[in-house]
Amino acid sequence: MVHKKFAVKKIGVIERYQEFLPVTDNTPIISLNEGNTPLILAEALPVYLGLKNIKIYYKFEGLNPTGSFKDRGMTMAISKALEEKASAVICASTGNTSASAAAFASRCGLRCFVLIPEGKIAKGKLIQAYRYGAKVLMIPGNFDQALELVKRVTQDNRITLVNSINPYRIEGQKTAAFEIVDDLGDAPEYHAIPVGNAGNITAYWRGYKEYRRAGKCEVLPKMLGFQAEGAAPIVYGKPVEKPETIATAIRIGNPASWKGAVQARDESGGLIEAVTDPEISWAYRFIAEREGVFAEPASAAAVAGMIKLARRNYFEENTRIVITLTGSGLKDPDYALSFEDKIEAVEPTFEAVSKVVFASR
Ligand code: AN7
Repeated sequence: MVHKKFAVKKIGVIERYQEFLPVTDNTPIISLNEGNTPLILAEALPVYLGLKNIKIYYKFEGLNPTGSFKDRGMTMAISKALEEKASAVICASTGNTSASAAAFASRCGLRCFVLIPEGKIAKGKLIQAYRYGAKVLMIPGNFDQALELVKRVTQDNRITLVNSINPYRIEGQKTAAFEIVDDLGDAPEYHAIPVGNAGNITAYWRGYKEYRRAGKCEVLPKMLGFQAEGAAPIVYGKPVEKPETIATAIRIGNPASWKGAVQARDESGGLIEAVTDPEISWAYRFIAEREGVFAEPASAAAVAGMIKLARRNYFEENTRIVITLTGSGLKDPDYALSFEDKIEAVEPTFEAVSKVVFASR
């Protein structure tokens, strides 16, 4: 008999949701046990907003192996690249895609190249790509330019593009919607999510629809996408030449999955709106300081958007809202430390420490 202690089941999203994914017995599964992230009930937010009969949940994707939702798509993209005998993979990235690609490529010995916008990538993400052993190429330009470049490089088929234009990425990412339904027993009435390159909103909507077709849920949520005001091409209906926002993950002016996002919005009866950097910043602090959930600024865009809608009484009573928190707060230490309050230098004496502690108890 196998001792219980050796029977720990390690299972990632491909094994868990194989029947919904384009894999065969010949697909080598490259996994880091991604997925299975917690759905955390919001406590402070509904109280703050005065919402009584509405439950809000955070789908905390920051707890994936590389700290973002990208791992769900990357396990698929890298597994398929290996199956199709690619010699290397490449991506453009605002940071999280590069971290995830580098990790999964390292796990199976594939070479990995990443193109990132110089100076506009959060430090934690840069460190990850570098430490997982990818070749990091910094360009003096933005994500959109980097994406154009990698698209051209991969026209020569020897190198596989692992941005979300790669259809396997979206396939893997839809598993987050499956998990939410499996946890809640049905889909929520509303799903709020940040939108950058628009792959994730596309993936969730596909996931919910496929799960309903399979008889796993009855409800289909209204998809509520949020872009940063300085990088909101879908909201304005045209590409943004020079996108700017503190939420560098979604600093994207011409999203690859634009059509998928619009389809998700329109088919679901949802919306895609913009939130300002101050709104993002406020929500970022609120969930960390009041809920104990530390997500990166781009993730907070979805919280900011949800708050904005709640203030205009958008949500119906007796419903559930899921907010995807796409990445960990630890990804962006510079932004996290850019608020000076609450950090105070004190003398290393009992008097100095107790003065502060007792004064602000
Ligand atoms: C934390 O890593 O585009 O709308 O190159 O890292 O599916 O693009 C990251 C995007 C939201 C937006 N939250 O998702 C990249 C990249 C976080 C992100 C998004 C990203 P999409």
